Amino acid sequence: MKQLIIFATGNKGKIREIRDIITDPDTEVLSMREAGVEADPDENGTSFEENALIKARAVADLIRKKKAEGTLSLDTENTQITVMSDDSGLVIDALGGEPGIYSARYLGYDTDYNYKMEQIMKRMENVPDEKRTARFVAAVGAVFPDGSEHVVLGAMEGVIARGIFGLNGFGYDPFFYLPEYGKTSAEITEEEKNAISHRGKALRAMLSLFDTWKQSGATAKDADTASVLNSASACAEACGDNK
Ligand code: ITT
Repeated sequence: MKQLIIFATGNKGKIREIRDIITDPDTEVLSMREAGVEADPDENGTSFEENALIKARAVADLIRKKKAEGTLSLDTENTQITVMSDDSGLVIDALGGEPGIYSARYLGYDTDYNYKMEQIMKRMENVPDEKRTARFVAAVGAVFPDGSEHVVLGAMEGVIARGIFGLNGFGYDPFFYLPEYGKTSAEITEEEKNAISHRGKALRAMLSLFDTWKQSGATAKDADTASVLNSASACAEACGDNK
C-alpha cells in the first residue's frame, strides 16, 4: 500500500517545513490545495489540540464526501490516505500566554508580521530580560486511514528579543531568540530549526505513532508518544492555560 499524507494547512511556511521533516521516500505529502480538498473550518476550539483536530477532521470529512460523490481528483488505488494538520502559535509568559491560539489572527490575519512583532515588543518594553520567556507550541492532529483521531504536542523554548533579526522561517521567527544558538529562529538554518522546533518534535512524534499503527494494524494510543516530546509537560501547561 502506498501512503499519502494530506496536510490540512494553507500556510506556505508550515508546508515547506513539513516537507523537510517528513523524509520517508515512500510517503507522499500533499497540501490540501494540491490534493483538491481545501477546507476552511471555523477554528473555534479552546486549545491547540482542539483546533488541530478540527482542521484534520474537516479535510478527512471532505475527502470522504468527495469519494462518495466520485469527485475526488486523486488516484487512490492501493493508497492509504492520512490527513494531518498543525495548529501552532507563540505563547508569551509576560503576556499571560498571548497571542497563543490566536497567533495567526493577532492584530488581523493579513497584518504584516513586522508590525505584529513591533506591537508585541512595545507591549513588552518594560519587561526585563529574565521575564521575556516564550515558546512556540504546535499540535499535530491526524485522522488515520481507519478514521481514528490522534493529536500530539511539541514546544520550542525561547525568549522575545528586543529587535527583529533574520530572514529564514516565517511568522514570528525573527524576534524569537534562542539563547543556545545566540540567534533568532529566523537566523538559524531551516534544517537547524526543524531539528529543535515545536513542529519538528510534534510531527516526528506523530510519524512514530503512525508507524506503530501501520505495524500493529491497530489503533495506537496517543499516550505512547508522551515520552517522545521533550517539553511535553511545560507545553501541556502552556497550551491548557492559553484559552
Ligand atoms: P493553517 O491553519 O492553514 O495551518 P495558519 O497560519 O492559520 O495556517 P495557525 O492557526 O496554526 O495556522 O496559526 C499559526 C500561527 O502561529 C502562524 O500563522 C504564525 O503566526 C505562528 N507560528 C506558528 N509556528 C511558527 C513558526 O514555526 N515560526 C513562526 N511563527 C509561527
